[in-house]
Amino acid sequence: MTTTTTTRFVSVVGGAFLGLTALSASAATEMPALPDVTGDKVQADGDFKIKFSIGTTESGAQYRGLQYFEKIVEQRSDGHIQVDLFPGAQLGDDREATSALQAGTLEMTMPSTSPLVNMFPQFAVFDLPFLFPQPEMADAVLDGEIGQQMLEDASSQGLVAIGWGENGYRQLTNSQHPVEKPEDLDGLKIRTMENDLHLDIWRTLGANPTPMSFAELFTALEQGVVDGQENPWITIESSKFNEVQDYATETNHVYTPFITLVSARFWDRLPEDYQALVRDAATKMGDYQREVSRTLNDQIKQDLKDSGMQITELSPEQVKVFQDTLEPVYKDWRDQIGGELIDDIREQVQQAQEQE
Ligand code: TK8
Repeated sequence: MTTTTTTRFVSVVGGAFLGLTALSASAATEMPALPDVTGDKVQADGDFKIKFSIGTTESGAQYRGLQYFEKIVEQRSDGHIQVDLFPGAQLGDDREATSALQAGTLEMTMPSTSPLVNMFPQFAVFDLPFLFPQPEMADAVLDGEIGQQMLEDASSQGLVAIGWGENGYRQLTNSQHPVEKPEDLDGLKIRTMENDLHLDIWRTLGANPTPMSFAELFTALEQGVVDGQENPWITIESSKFNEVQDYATETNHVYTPFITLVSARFWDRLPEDYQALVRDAATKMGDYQREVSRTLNDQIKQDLKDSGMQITELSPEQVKVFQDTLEPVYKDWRDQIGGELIDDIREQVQQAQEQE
C-alpha cells in the first residue's frame, strides 16, 4: 500500500531552491533543486541502458522530473543502469514512443493519458472537464486504489505502467481574440490531443476542434493551420507557444496526468531488485514533478503576462458558464467510461471538498 500523498509530498519539498533559470520567456523563474538521492545502493547482475523519451521540452517540469529519475537510478545502481533522456519528441510523440516500447526499440516514456485512450479506454475519465477542483484531489485518486488499479490494467499490451506524473491543468490560448465565454469560441480552430472526448468538449463549447500530435503543434500554430490550443502554463512557456499566441484564458478545464511506462521486453530482462529500484525512482520522479509544476505555476503565468500575452482570468460565474455548458459531456460519455468509475472519483472529490 502506498504512503499517503501529503507525507510523500512534504519529504520532497525539503530540497533547497537553486537559482536555475530553466525557462525561455523569463530569466527569473527558479527551478526547485534536484533532491538528494535517498536509499541504499542496489546490487544485481548485468549492465543496462534506458532510453527515456518525452514530448515536452527540456525547459519543462516533466524533464526536470526525468533528471531526478536519472540521478536516482544511476546513483543507486552504481552506474550499472545508464539513463539517456530524449525530450522534445526526438524519438516520437506520445503514441509513437508508446509503440516503440511495445516493439522493444525504446525502454521508457511518459505520455499524457489522453492520446492512449484508444488502448486504455478507462483513461478517458481523466479527460472529463472540471473533474478535479484541486490537484491534491487528483493525487489522492492516482495514488489511491483507483490509480493503482489503472497502473495494473495498463501493464499489458507489451507495456508495464509504474507511476504517475503531472501534466497539469489545461489553459486555452489563441491568436485571434480574448475568450471570456463559450460564444467567443465560435469559428476558432482549436488543436486538441488525439482524443474523442477532448474533441467533444470543444465542439460542445462551439469551437472547431482538430486532433493533432503535440510534435506538430508549434508549427501548426505558427503557420495558422490552427488558431489555438490548450495546455498547462508550464508547457505553454517551455514550448514557446506564447511566441505565436497572443491570448490566453485561464480555464483549468481538464487536469491531465502523465503515466510512466516501461517496455515489457526490457522490464522482463531487468533483475527484480533493479525493477524495484526503477519503480521507486518513478514514484519519486512523479512526486517531484508535481512539486515543480505547482511551485512554478503562478510564476510562469506571470512570466507569460510579462512576455506580452493577454491572459483572461475568469470569474467564478464565468467558469460556471463553461462548466454548465459542458455538463452534457458527462452524460454522453458515462457508459463508455463506466458510470461506477466516474461516481467513485466524484465521491472521493466531494469527500475531500467536505473535509476542507
Ligand atoms: C507531450 C504531450 C503534451 C499534451 C498535449 O508529449 O499533447 O497537448 O499536453 O504534454 O503529452
